[in-house]
Amino acid sequence: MTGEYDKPGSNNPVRQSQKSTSTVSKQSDTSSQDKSAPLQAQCQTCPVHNAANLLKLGVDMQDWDFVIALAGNPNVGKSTVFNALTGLHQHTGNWPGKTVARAEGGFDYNGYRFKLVDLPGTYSLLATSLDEEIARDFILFGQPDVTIVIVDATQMERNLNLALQVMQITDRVVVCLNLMDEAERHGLSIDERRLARDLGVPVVPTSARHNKGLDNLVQAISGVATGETPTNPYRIQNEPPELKRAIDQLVEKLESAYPKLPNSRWVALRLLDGDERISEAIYKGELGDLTPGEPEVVSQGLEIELETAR
Ligand SMILES: Nc1nc2c(ncn2[C@@H]2O[C@H](COP(=O)(O)OP(=O)(O)O)[C@@H](O)[C@H]2O)c(=O)[nH]1
Ligand SMILES: [Mg+2]
Repeated sequence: MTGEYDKPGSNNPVRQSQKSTSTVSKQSDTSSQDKSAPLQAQCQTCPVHNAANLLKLGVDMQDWDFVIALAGNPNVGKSTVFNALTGLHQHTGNWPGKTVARAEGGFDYNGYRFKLVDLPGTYSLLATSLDEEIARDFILFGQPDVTIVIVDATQMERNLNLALQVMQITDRVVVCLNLMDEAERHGLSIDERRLARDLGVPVVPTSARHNKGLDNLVQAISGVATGETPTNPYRIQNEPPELKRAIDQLVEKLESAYPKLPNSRWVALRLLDGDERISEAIYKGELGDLTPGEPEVVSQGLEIELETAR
């Protein structure tokens, strides 16, 4: 390992957040318009302005400056991180129309209010299960301001698969290398700075069970959410020319039918890969639910494009 992953004697972020709550509530005492105006001007490009999509996915956007998604394989410490960051500010329920459990909570940091959404534990975003579908839809259509991918530091190879998939969908990623104490116990050493450079997103080592590294994590989340920390996620670019041509054709179709579709390139790739749920969503007009378009027209056009592209 290249360094200590927590500053000695540093405050636990939960305490930091509780301390700053009073500052934030003072601001909101003035008026909700006064509070939101400077923020809107400040981050015009923040995906939080996709509030309509978030509302459709069941996330109440009232009083939050940034929405943070928490993704990761099962058993990597997601709930532990979630509980440490949100403290007592959390509630649980179900995803709209589905029985999969959902937990949401909040914390304050540097005068901003962050809403944390715990996604179901998944190994991939290829949507072969309901859990994966929920996680994928939230990251793709909800467009959270930051997606934290929690990675088990003792199982990097398997866990980084999900991180790479999330980075295909969104630029705004923070990788949390959790279970660092276990990695150390196994004699594993991880060069997190090099990993961050290679991935193009912040990488924060933590040991959530022992409350270590969480203040660095909150700092990284805040940096990516506000845009102070630019990211440049690693993406595989070695597409053969025929595939590139097929993707370009599909992207054009998708974008003309669903002008607001986020990351149409990723959707096109999934279609070419034969992702039945994505095709079904297009044919049924479910993508249009979140991004208004004309489903019948696009599905006819895409059927022809897909036939010729394959
Ligand atoms: N040793 C160690 N255990 C951890 C750490 N973070 C979480 N755990 C433990 O790992 C188990 C799974 O954690 P949980 O938060 O439920 O994982 P989730 O399935 O991703 O939500 C629990 O027993 C936690 O106490 C850590 O940093 N170090
Ligand atoms: Mg959990």
